[in-house]
Amino acid sequence: MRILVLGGDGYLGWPTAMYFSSRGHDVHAVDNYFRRRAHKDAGTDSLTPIGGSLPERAETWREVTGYRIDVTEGDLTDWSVVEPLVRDFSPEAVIHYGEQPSAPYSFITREHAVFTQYNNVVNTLNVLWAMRDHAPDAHLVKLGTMGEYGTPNIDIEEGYIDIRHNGRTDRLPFPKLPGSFYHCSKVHDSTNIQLACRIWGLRATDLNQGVVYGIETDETKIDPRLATRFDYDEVFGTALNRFCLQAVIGHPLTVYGAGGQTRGYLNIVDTLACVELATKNPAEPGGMRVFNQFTEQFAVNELADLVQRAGREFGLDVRIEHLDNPRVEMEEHYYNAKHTALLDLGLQPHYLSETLVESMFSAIGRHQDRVITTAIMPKTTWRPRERARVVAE
Ligand code: NAD
Ligand code: USQ
Repeated sequence: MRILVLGGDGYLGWPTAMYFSSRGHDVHAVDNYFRRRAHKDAGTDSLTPIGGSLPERAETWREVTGYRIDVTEGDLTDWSVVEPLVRDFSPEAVIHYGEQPSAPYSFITREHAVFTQYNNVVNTLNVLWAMRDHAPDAHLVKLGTMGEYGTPNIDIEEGYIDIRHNGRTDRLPFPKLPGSFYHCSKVHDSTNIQLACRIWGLRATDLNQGVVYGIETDETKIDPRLATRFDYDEVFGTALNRFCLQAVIGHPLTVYGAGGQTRGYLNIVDTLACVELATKNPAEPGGMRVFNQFTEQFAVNELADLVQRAGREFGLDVRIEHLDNPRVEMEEHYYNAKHTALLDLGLQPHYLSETLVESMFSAIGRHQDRVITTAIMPKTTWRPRERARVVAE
């Protein structure tokens, strides 16, 4: 298939580009290096060294494996980038990761909130209009997030809910309660994709993904220059990745608040498998399909305990610290989200275990000398009465 990977320089996008390329697909990756610039501006960096620019990474991939990944360095908010790309490449599938992905980033200042929503919503609108005009049969596989639903006190369905109201029934999008301006941008995207499918007959799958963890995939392991980025800072690092790194360097695990916050999680290798399953089994035209893309749910405390136990096996003395929660979120709540659609398509999950955490410790340990310890403690807060940046210690 001809597959466009938008955000192809990112944590998930680069491994996805290699994954599809190694399976014989014609892959074209697009990125504007927003993520790299955001780290440079903040004085943070990926734990794993990144093997050059996107064209250089693609060249290494060709040299090592013989497979090709074509590349565009360009901004998806720019129509003069998106239109010729979709017109000339004529994709059969568009895998869209190309957004600002951090909830804390969207709370740093007003400008960061505005950037997040402008960047994410405009990128997706441009893709939808380009597909309408130049690739109406292509399948959009869009990375959304479980955080669009928030943490309602009822079971979360996969995208839609059957509602009976005043004697009438309908099947409607599941109610959304996003917890950050970033998560709101994903809700706005879902609304726009839904509309485009309905009125133009496009086909799309919205993958409401949980929090991803992991540092390696089969393809990144081929050569150190093919590594994907791995972040542990307070803005872009995600819970389990941060905890594993903290354990390795002897930093107390940073549990925010009571630690009862429960989310869906999945291994990075399962992200690739899910995206492949969605791509190989395209949605029908005219309606947006929604899959909840995670394999297990955990409370933050459960993750911290697991990392502590794995640390003991590995010879690490892991301490857990409960910090004042910099976010405004429920710390004890009901959570039960359906996630059967991808399993029904054949997903074989890689579940989290102490052994898996220990393998993350080993991979992290290889780059331990690169850790910027000042990037770990939370500084960005959701709370209005404090200043936008507070120093936690
Ligand atoms: P990432 O930041 O590593 O990847 C996104 C890539 O998109 C970056 O390389 C960035 O430079 C690029 N990008 C952003 N704006 C762009 C623009 N205007 N033009 C061109 N490129 C642009 O993030 P990630 O962790 O790989 O996440 C990928 C996608 O998956 C995001 O949409 C994110 O919201 C979603 N997601 C991620 C997770 C997770 O835990 N990592 C979980 C759920 C959903
Ligand atoms: N948390 C801690 N300590 C930390 C970091 C996080 O207790 O050091 C807590 C947070 O308060 C939150 C939970 O862990 O309750 C998850 O936080 P996170 O930073 O791992 O994930 P989140 O902000 O939700 O965002 C990440 C990705 C985002 C994706 C989302 C999926 O950055 O792109 O959309 O996971 S989901 O959570 O399902 O919305």
